Amino acid sequence: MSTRRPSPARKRARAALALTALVGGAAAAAGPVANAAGTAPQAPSAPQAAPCSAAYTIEKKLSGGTTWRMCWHYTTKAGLVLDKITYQPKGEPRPIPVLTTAKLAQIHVPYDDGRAEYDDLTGYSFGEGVANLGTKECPGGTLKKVRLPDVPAVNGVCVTTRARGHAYRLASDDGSGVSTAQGTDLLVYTVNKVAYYEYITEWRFSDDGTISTQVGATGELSPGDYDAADGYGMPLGKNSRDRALSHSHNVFWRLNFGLDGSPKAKVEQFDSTTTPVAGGTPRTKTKRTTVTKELAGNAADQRWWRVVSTAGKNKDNHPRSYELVLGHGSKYPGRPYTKKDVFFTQYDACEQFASHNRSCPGKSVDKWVNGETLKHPITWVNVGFHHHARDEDQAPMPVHWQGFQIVPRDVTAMSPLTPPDFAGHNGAPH
Ligand SMILES: [Cu+2]
Repeated sequence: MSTRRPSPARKRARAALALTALVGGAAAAAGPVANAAGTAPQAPSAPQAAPCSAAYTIEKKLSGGTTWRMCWHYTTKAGLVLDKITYQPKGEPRPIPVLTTAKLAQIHVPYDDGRAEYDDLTGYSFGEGVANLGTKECPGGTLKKVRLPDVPAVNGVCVTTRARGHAYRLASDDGSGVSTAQGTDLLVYTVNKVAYYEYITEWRFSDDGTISTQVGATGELSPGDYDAADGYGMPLGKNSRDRALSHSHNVFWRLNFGLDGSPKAKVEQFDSTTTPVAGGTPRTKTKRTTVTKELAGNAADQRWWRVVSTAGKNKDNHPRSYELVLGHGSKYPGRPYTKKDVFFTQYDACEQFASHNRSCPGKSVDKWVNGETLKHPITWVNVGFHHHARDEDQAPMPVHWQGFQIVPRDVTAMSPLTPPDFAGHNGAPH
């Protein structure tokens, strides 16, 4: 069925891995805590004392005074994995632990004609297709070496900064001045080639504490899929010729929070209801629900979730939390694990990939939502994209992005970017 997928380079990489795995040399080579099997248990989620070595450390102080620190490693399935991520804004005496592990958890690609369906991470060894990045692709940054078994090391991880536009703006009441600043992100990214596609996996760490992640698909459309006759594609050639087969890219992420250094966290869901008021403005009431058991949830208007620290509070005595801000997606209804936008599961070391997680009973995240009490929640996010190719998508295909953010909520008593003139304005307006 899949003349559309394997390219010679992919086949070579897969053969090399199989050989190394056979002689047992794969696990140690890819990084400090990598494992070539990918689906096997990773390092325990408890805070680890040992820091990562210099080659696997990322640390950046941004212009607003915020420092992000993390370790990274690399696996043949998930690709880039970020560990022990901490955030230290200006004025905080110590780094605030945010995430123990953050990584992609699957790219599921079903084709509209029902003839093929791929799990790119676990079924196609996504991580093996790591691209060698040129210095021009990492402006002002540093390229980190990715070492995989039996192939030369490549400059696979770019660590740099990128402008993000306005951080804030406020004009003074008398019009005499403006307080404004431009924000900066620490950007960490890799490019992974899977057959004809190249996936750019970006992680952005903003000076205001926000973490944004997105996957961009580029490369080229699969040339095996220009089937004019079957009714499942969009014409890219003259008139109705060369119909590129439509398909979905369902991208999953797995976040293991470690807020304030503890794996224990609370998940809260907020739902608002707006009701009309006769002759007046509608009233909106918001209900907070603590999610005590594993949950498969759908995004909805006036709904949001946050993961709340049980170990630390900010200077206002509010528990620290991170809010999930989901990007727009097009959910694929074809599989139970793609039918939901978020999953919160109780930590289990074998549950590493949202689908095709072969070493773990159930094999997909929907099955792991089975009533366990959430003590150490793992957050899974699914963002789908239904790709109807357009003329402009011909090679090299413009990048199309999908992703989400986690946004600090009460991590600090005010924004860490607050300028000195406003530093005393915490609480009621002065
Ligand atoms: Cu596509």
